[in-house]
Amino acid sequence: MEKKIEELRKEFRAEVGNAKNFEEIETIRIKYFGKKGGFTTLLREIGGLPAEQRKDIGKIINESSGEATRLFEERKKEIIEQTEEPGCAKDAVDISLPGKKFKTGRKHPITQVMDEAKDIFVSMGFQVVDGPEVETSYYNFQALNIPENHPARDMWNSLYLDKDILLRTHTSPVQIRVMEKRKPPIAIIAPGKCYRRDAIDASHSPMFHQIEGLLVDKNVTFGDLKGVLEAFVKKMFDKDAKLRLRPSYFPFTEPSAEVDIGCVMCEGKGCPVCKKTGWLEIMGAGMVHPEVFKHVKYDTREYNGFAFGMGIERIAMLKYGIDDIRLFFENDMRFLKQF
Ligand code: FA5
Repeated sequence: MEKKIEELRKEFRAEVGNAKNFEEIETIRIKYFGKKGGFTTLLREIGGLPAEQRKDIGKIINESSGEATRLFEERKKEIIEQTEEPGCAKDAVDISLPGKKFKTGRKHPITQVMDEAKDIFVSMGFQVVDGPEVETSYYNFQALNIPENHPARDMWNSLYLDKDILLRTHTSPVQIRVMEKRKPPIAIIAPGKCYRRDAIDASHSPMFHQIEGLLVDKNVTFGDLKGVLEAFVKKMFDKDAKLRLRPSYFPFTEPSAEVDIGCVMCEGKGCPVCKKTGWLEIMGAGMVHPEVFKHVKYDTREYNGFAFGMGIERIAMLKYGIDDIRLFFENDMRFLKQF
């Protein structure tokens, strides 16, 4: 009996070591561990052994069978690993594991307000246009009725790149570029960055964003301008938002106005943000000056229009109750994550 066990053991070891694929390992399983397999039969025979042999022979059979099972499993695992394709069982995704939470990006609050403002004007029929940030002094000043050496140039602390080339101080030059190319009626908005040599404080930044608006048609009135701005402010803030137009001066509009909205920080009571006035200036506006139309060869007897230029940072500050413009540019994630 012991000899028979030893022969089976040897035969098994040789065969299992040579198995190269699933088919061969399966043949071995059936041959040795199947219903009529070598080790299965031996184990079954333990019960029929004479009582005095059962203990010792039984132990040898159990050990041989246990060893054979272990060698069989090891070889099977090796064959699986050799034949496995990447992405299959070994690298498979455990779908029962909780998923990783992805950090989603979001738009900068200024971009969000910019997008919202654009949507409001587009819904009123304005078309969005673009213009260069590096401008010639002709478009930034002369064509807007601000001749060279005119004191009004002091209103815009400009950053010059060359004698006649500067970073645009406002989005108003886009008005000229559009009117040069098109005939009325025109209703456009021009969003974008502006640059000024302004001292940095809670409400001033050397780079900021404006949205320019221009509407040219027949019989346009100051009432139309006020109506458009009121509709904008009520949609951007809420229907009870207060709007105030103060007489002002811009060389390219006549009459001109500075547009304020009631300070949402202190609800008009007066605070450091509104410099205790209860109002915050958000834009300049007015009826397009006839001199501007002359530069683009529009017939002023037939056409007139209005224009406005609003500061997006100021609008975002009012909308979200932010009391310092610098927060928009510091890229502090604790601040940006709130929007
Ligand atoms: C202008 O820039 C005119 N081009 C606006 C205009 C357009 C008037 C068309 C009439 C017709 P002003 O310099 O006031 O105007 O600037 C307009 C707005 O830009 C201001 O109300 C303010 O909201 C914003 N702004 C101006 N300077 C800064 C700055 N340094 N930082 C942040 N916002 C600013």
